[in-house]
Order: sequence, then C-alpha cells, then structure tokens
Amino acid sequence: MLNADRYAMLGLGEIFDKVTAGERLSLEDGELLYNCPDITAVGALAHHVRTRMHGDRTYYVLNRQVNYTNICVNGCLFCAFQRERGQQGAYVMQPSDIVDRVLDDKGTPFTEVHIVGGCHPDLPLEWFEDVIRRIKQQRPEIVVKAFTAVEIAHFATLAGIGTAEVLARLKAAGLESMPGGGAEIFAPRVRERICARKATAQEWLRIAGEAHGLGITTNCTMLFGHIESVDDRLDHLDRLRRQQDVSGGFNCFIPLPFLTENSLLKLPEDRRGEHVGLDRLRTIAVSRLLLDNIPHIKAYWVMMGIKMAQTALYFGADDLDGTIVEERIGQEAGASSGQGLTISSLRHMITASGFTPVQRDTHFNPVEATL
Ligand code: V47
Repeated sequence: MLNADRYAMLGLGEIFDKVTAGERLSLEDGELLYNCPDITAVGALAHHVRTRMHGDRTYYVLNRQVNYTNICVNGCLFCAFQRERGQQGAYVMQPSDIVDRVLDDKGTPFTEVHIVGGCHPDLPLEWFEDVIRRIKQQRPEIVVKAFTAVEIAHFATLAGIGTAEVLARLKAAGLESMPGGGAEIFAPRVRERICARKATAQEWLRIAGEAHGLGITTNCTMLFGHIESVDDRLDHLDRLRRQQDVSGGFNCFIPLPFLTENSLLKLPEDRRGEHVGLDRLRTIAVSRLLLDNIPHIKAYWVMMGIKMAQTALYFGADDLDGTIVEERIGQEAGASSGQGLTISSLRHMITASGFTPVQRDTHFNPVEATL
C-alpha cells in the first residue's frame, strides 16, 4: 500500500495523485522522478503500476537469437559488435546456417526466432525474404521477429524502394514482429555523436508506424548510460509515447544499459562501474511510469545482468525476454550474464524473486508452459 504522505514529503504529491488516478505524467514529472533521492519511493510507484497492469505475473518466451552478420556500414561509436568487411572477426552467415540454427533447438522447443545483424553493404532484400521463407517452410509454427527499423531503412536504400514496401515484402515472406533495437537515443545532438550514419529518429519512428499499420507489432528500446542527459532520455520516452498514441503497435519497451567493454565510446568514471546499478533501476521505473500506453517493460537479462533483472521486477519490469541460446551483441560488449538460459533457470529466476512465471508468445499472449 502506497503512503500518500511519504510522496508529499518528497515533493511527489502531485505525481502520486496522478499515478493512483491512472493519469498521464508529464516530462517535468519524469524529471522530478529522476531527481528524487529516495529511489525506493520511485520504484514503489512503478511497482504499483506494474502490479495494476500485470499482477505478479512475469513473462518470458522460449526464443533463440541469430545475429546473421557483424559487418555493418554504420560504424556506431558505441558498438563493440560491428566489424568492417575483411576485418578480423568479421562474419556473414549463409541462409542455410541461419535455418540450421533454427532447426537445432538444443532441447528448448522455442516459439520465436529473433534475427538481427549489422547493416551489411550488399546483402539484398531477396536474401532476407529467402531466409524468412525457408524458416517458415521448415518451422511454420515459429514466429519470425526480425530486423530493426534501422535494418529496414538500410534494405530500402539498397533496393531503391520505400520502407513501407520493404516491410510489406518481408511480411509476405513471413515476418510477424520486429525487435526494438536501433532506437539508441533520438536526441539529435547525441545521435549524431554515437551513431551518425544510422537512420534518424524521424525515420526510426516512421518505420515503426509503418510496421504497425501493416499489423507487424514491434518493440522499442533506449540505449542509456552513455553521453546522454536525463532530458535526452525523457525526450526519447516522449517520442515513443507520442508514436504509440498514433500507431499503437509497440508491445514492449526495453531500456538497454550501455555496456562499455570493447567500445570506442569511453565514459568518465562516474558513468561506469557497479554504482550505475541504481540508475538502471530508476530508468526502468521512470519508463514504466511515463510509458502509460506501452503494455510491457522488459528487463533484458543479457544487458541488465541476472541479479539486476530480478530486482527490476520490483521497479516496474514485467518481462525478462527469454532463453536466447546464443547472443553476440551484448557478449562483445562485456555482458557477464552468459549467452542462454534454460527454461528451468528462467522460471526459477522469476519464482525466486516472488513472481509467477508466465510463458508467452512473441505477441505477449500467455501460452501453456513448456517445462
Ligand atoms: O540497438 C549495442 C544495443 C541493441 C551495446 O526487441 C548495446 O525484444 C548495451 O535491441 N551495450 C540491440 N547495449 C539489441 C536489442 C534487443 C535485445 C533484446 C530484445 C529486444 C527486443 C531487442 O543493443 C542495439 C543497441 O541499442 N547495444 N551495443 C552495448 N555496448
């Protein structure tokens, strides 16, 4: 039970009233929440909203990631995964490698394959259509969740067609959902510094809207804890919230804490190290409180780390992603969590935190649990 006096004493009385009445918070409210010294008060408000929306349910999915190439024309300053063509460690999977990975379930009968990669200089759109068709031929029941809005923009440039046409063609091949990567930070000052060649904020949001219009649901992310300010984060959340008001297809928001290893983006001491943990929890909480129109908040255990992802369940998060099996983007950047989780360890992670595990499909519909 939340105590109104506690919030009034912290200068959050108005926010408390809005949250309990289910009213939308302003960006100024977001700033107050970021500045509040009592992080448990902020967390309790977010937990109140999370519980109102999802009870004690915590969602997870049986999935597998495939990162088809690390060769990328964008060369983002923060990215530890990217390679130039010909550089040591650069790779591109063959379509058959990708299908083999989908067929080899390693004992986890996953229901989703999450495919993302670098913006390769010349893999054509047909290559991706072919990959999706082959997967759907062999495993029609698996949902293909693939390609960020940034990859879609890149495929469109290479093909000389519009992004809506790219999406329609990929949908016809079997694409059902898109992950939320590539959003990074929308504020132009930071975006130009950390990922100047990537699709712009306007393009990213437009493509998300186009996907939603075609019935392709998507997720959305924010890369935080680098050189962005609190205002940049709030601006990012605001742009997502406004896009969602218009197109409505975001399932889930995933705040991604920046991992510093092997990155060319060097941070001052106060932005790296273990002490940034509270900022991660606060960002989960503020996201839950501001994004009133996005149903789910994911604590992505790969980037958050397992212990902090568990804690985040008390700060507004209701989803942990899934089994994953293999993942390269976070691993290259120093993720300490390992690459995959078994079903039982995921479920244990949830029950040991005091929540009820709910296996879901890509669209967040609960499904019967595979034990
Ligand atoms: O866009 C890259 C981020 C994203 C680093 O939609 C980094 O369900 C931290 O978006 N430290 C890709 N983050 C991953 C992603 C994702 C992951 C899991 C689930 C879903 C989903 C989406 O990873 C990139 C970028 O923001 N990233 N490098 C790094 N050093």
